Amino acid sequence: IRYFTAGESHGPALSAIVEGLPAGVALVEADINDQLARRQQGYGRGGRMKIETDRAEVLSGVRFGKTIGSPIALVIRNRDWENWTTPMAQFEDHATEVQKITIPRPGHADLTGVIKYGFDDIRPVIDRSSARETAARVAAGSLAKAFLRQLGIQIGSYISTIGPAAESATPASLQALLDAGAESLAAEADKSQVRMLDPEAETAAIAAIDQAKADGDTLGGIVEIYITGVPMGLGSYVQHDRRLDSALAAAIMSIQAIKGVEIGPAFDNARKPGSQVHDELFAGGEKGLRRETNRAGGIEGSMSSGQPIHIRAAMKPISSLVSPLRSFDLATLEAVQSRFERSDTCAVPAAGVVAEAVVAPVIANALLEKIGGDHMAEIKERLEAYREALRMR
Ligand code: EPS
Repeated sequence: IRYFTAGESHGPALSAIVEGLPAGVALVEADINDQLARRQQGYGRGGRMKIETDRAEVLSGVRFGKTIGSPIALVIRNRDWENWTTPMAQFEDHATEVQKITIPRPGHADLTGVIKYGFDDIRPVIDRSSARETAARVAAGSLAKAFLRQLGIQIGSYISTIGPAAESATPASLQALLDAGAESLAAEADKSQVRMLDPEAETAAIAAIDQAKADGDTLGGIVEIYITGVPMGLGSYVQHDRRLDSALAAAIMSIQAIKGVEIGPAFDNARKPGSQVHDELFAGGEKGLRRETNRAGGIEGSMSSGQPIHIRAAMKPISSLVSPLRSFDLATLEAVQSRFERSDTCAVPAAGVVAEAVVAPVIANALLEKIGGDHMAEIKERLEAYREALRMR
């Protein structure tokens, strides 16, 4: 499965082409649009989310509620476009009417983007580097997510930390939610405005977001992603580009404002002796081959171990601040305060939904590499045979 997105934040639409999804994947519109709605939620979002109600139109590749194996084209229209037809016009030249943006925001793509592409106006950089692009990625990823769900593989996320609060302990409810499938975890997290499982952490996070908003500041946080039902043996240790952890990390790191990623509690493990880190192995009895802990985050030797895959991602605070930082004007080189471009105080809850979407094609590809197949019935049969072979061990 490969996909590309196109679209500017304030252009007419975002779009995606998803290629390689097998035939026969059952789809309803809600499979895509519910994910887009989840991405728009979260305490601390800005004004844009009040304007948009993201919905994807499916232009190709789906017939009578099933994929047909051909490329799927998706379009999400930007409602805000009607306010931007002049500054973002494709062909008429409004350059003399539209004020150029020449003050780069520290921490954003603005400065390097404008120099790299040779612009004298930051607008094109702002518009494509914007995290609004993640709407197209959520739409694309939702297709792979539906495919995996139909094979008993589920993806979910919750938020463990927002802002300066100390990291909360792993919630007691986590194991039961994972046993029910990672989408149960996501559904539980979705009940919270900040997608947190721990009510105390939620209260602290909301207070921290209110404070940041009052200060004209922004907050980052930590996203926990889980994937359940992944059979043992996806990915491989034999070549760098077949490593599952590497592909997952690359996908997560490709999300705007994500600056750190780990598989399981990797940074904590780095401070512990091996005897406290590695998951011991057991076989026999009713439970068969197993590990009784999952400190490796479901991946050993860059292959899925059969346990839930756990990925943690660190999101930096959004770099559009109401309270300005020091910057300079590209036109005059004069030192000035950075300008504010409408944004969110905190978008960590939405980043969890995006993270779920971007890992879906990675897992789907690793599965298809392992068992192959071009249509659902074939894939289901092969996966069941593989799972049965694993059970015999
Ligand atoms: C976003 C849409 C954007 C921003 C935000 C995320 O819309 P606008 O720029 O019109 O307000 O709110 O983008 C950024 C945080 C960023 O730095 O660009 C969205 O749809 O998620």
